[in-house]
Amino acid sequence: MSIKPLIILPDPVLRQVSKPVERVDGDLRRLADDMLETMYDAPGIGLAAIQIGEPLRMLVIDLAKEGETPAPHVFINPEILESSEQRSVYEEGCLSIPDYYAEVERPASVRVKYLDREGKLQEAQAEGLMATCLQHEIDHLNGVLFIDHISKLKRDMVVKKFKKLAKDKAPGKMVG
Ligand code: GNR
Ligand code: NI
Repeated sequence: MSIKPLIILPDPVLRQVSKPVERVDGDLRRLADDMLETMYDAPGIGLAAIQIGEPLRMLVIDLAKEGETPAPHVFINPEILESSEQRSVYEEGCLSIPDYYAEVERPASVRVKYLDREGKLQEAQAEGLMATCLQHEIDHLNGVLFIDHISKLKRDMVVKKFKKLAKDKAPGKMVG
């Protein structure tokens, strides 16, 4: 297993639409393990494959708190079958947009189908933080970020800040 570097805003890789997984095999399970290790190291509660540069429709989630028994979940080719009319608001963050948080309103519960890490078709009903996290991760599979759900004014400010950070970090920009 290994910890992979995270792709950070404004890298255009984050805007790619990820491709369905065709085969759940050893290589894919290794990718899932790398994603979990990278997520735990960050630390975060979810990670989509594209955040480590793999444009595949796979995500991992673990909502267990520090000190609790880890509860890793792997979702392959997830699809939302049904979203509740009821909405809920959570303060979201994203490992690809470090240290920025904003409230996002989403359906409070979702029904999803997906393949598990054995390649078996599963269906699940999620609510609370799990529902929010699943929607945040499935957005990543479609090149969508949580800042796409906030006001344009706030989004433009965040993107501008991260563009500047990327520029300041770029090689050959050390003078000044
Ligand atoms: O670690 C994360 N926390 C979080 C909090 C509220 C809603 C969504 C998330 S997901 C995020 C990790 C991440 O960027 N996943 O793509
Ligand atoms: Ni994210």
